[in-house]
Amino acid sequence: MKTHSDALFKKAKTLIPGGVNSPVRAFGSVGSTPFFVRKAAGSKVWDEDGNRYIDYVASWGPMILGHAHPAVVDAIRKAARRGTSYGAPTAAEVEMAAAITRAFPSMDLVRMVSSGTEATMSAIRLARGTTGREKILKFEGCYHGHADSLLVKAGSGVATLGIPGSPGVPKGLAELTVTVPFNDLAAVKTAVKKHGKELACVIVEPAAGNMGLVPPAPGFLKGLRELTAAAGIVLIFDEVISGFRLRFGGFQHLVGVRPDLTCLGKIIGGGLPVGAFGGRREIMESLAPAGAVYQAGTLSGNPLAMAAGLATLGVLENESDYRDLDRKTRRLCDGMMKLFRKKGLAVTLTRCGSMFTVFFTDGDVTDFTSALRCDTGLFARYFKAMLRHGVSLPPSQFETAFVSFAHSSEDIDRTLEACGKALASL
Ligand code: HOZ
Repeated sequence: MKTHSDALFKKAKTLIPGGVNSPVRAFGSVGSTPFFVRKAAGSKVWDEDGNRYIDYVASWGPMILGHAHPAVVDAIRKAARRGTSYGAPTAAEVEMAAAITRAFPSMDLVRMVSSGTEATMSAIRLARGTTGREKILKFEGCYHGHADSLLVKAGSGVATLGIPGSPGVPKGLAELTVTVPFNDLAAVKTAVKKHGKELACVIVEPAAGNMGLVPPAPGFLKGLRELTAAAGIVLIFDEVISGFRLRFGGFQHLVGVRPDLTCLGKIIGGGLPVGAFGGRREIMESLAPAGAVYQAGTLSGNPLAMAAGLATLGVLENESDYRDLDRKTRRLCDGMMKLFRKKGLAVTLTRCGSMFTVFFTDGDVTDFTSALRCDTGLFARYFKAMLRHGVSLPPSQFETAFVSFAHSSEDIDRTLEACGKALASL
């Protein structure tokens, strides 16, 4: 029963385009309507009708500690009492910059912004400003937020809605974005040969999380580093999803690659709106007011976001065992795969630490083309059946599910039970 959610959605559609403030939330691609959230705690969310779900959306990544973690709530409360925004520098921003640069040795300097979109958009401007080049290279199915240059062959909601680009993006700007398949180093080589002197940057999600989860092939990221370094191209890692997700630091440490610039968001804001970009000193010092490349923001380094982010990073650094999170997620994924096999379903499951995607296809998923081969109709039926049994997954085949430190062993057992029942009903 979701009477209240349905009524709210009906009203929302009269006031908000499509009834939601971010497209994937509308549940359109799974042929359903969304539940409206009343509250969340730990690993659970409750909707306006009182239904409880084990949550694997995790606000699309930020809630690695689970919802309403006491340390985070307390930090926000304390910060709010001192004022919610000043438009002037604070000690917390310095503390945040120190925490990030300590965790990411590739970042000498870092600038805070208010969203992941702002981070990637600004990093690209900086790459263009410092190289004097205009073209950028991105990978098909990667999503870096909704800035004009980046909505070309993008993942996430763009893939979910099946739109190749977006009206409103000037043709001239889209033409400056070169796209090649993810994990295809030979295609990058060819593109660099063709556009090398015009390419300002290569931007990549080191573990692609917006066409479903697609891990990098061995050597892919190292290869990118070599190609870009040789051609004077700025390498940008978009770690908005992967930053602090698999370890205290970035995916870049796991693969031993040092990008020129890194973009962060999600986890570093502890559930409040935040983003950051940073990297090599000589590039970052081109940013105003140190340099001439302009970028600014009224709510940048907002005291509530800094407080929530610092509290989250504090718990992650001092009290969290990422190996345990990894084990927990592995148990969930292994258990699900057993159930899919028993049901005779062709499924490919990808996983990096606590992120995973169940692709309804029998082939490997290594890029956007193979991700698009999935049976999205079957995914929709599976998604709805899981929801009926109290498990909330991302409502699109082209997104990543997240396990948090708050998920208990009992949550994992319950989720596997729900999966068994959901599959029986398909
Ligand atoms: N772009 C986000 C998923 N990759 C969705 C954000 C949201 O709807 O909250």
